[in-house]
Amino acid sequence: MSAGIYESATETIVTGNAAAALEVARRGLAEGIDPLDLIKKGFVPGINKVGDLFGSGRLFLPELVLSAAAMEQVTGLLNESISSEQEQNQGRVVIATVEGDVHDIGKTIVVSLLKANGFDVLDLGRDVAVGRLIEEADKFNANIIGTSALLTTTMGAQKQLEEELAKSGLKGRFKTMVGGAPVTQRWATRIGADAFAEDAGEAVTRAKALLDMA
Ligand code: B12
Repeated sequence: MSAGIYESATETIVTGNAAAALEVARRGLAEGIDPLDLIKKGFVPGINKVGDLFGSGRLFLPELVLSAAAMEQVTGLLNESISSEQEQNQGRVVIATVEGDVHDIGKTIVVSLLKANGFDVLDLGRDVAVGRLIEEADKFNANIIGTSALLTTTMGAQKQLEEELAKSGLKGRFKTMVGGAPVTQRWATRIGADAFAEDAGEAVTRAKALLDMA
């Protein structure tokens, strides 16, 4: 039963059919499937497939936009259903997609999961400059600054954040966590970020570990 629903979910994203995607999501929730499983096993494989097809020139921007819109709607719906079972006050996280980058589907999933695990999260959205990120982290009294970058051309902003923090003497005050499809542990180590996570689940584990270290 569930295997079929995951395949249907993947298919709705590949075909860019938002109405069908929402219907599959609602059906999954009604069947009692964990919303995060629906995202991870059903919808994310769909958007990844779209990315591969786009990358190899077998699908074009108008279709990518439709698939992304379907993905945004469905993750919006499912994110609301991710229940928070943990006690609150795990720590404070400011998060954003870096300047020049509008990819925010993955970042938004990370936000939902952090919130569901008791973190107090300030989500600044997408296309956010490093200066603003630091300013807001200061005001929010954040423990962690998280950045998402989906383009090889915008990953540099994560390095710029480390440099700005070091320059202003704030490196010790905030822990930094980086993510996004092209980002790797190797990149995180190279730029001096405190943590990297491959996906939203790992982001929660890493954030908790960072706070234990603090
Ligand atoms: C959807 C999408 C879009 C949508 C974005 C909509 C939105 N609201 O996000 C739209 C259509 C707008 C778009 C536009 C563009 N895109 Co685009 N897009 C994608 C696509 C298909 C999927 C991205 C996605 O949502 N993945 C699903 C989520 C769940 O995964 P994720 O983002 O990796 O997030 C997970 C982890 O990385 C991690 N994570 C994410 N953030 C963070 C943050 C922290 C702190 C942590 C710890 C973890 C973490 O956890 C998440 C959840 O598990 C990718 C292909 C791909 N495979 O990545 C291309 C892709 C990223 N896009 C690409 C390109 C080229 C573009 C455009 C330049 C196209 C164009 N010609 O205009 C523009 C750029 C616009 C801009 N300035 O940003 C290229 C990038 C190539 C490169 N080397 O840089 C890709 C790789 C496609 C390809 N194969 O060529 N895109």
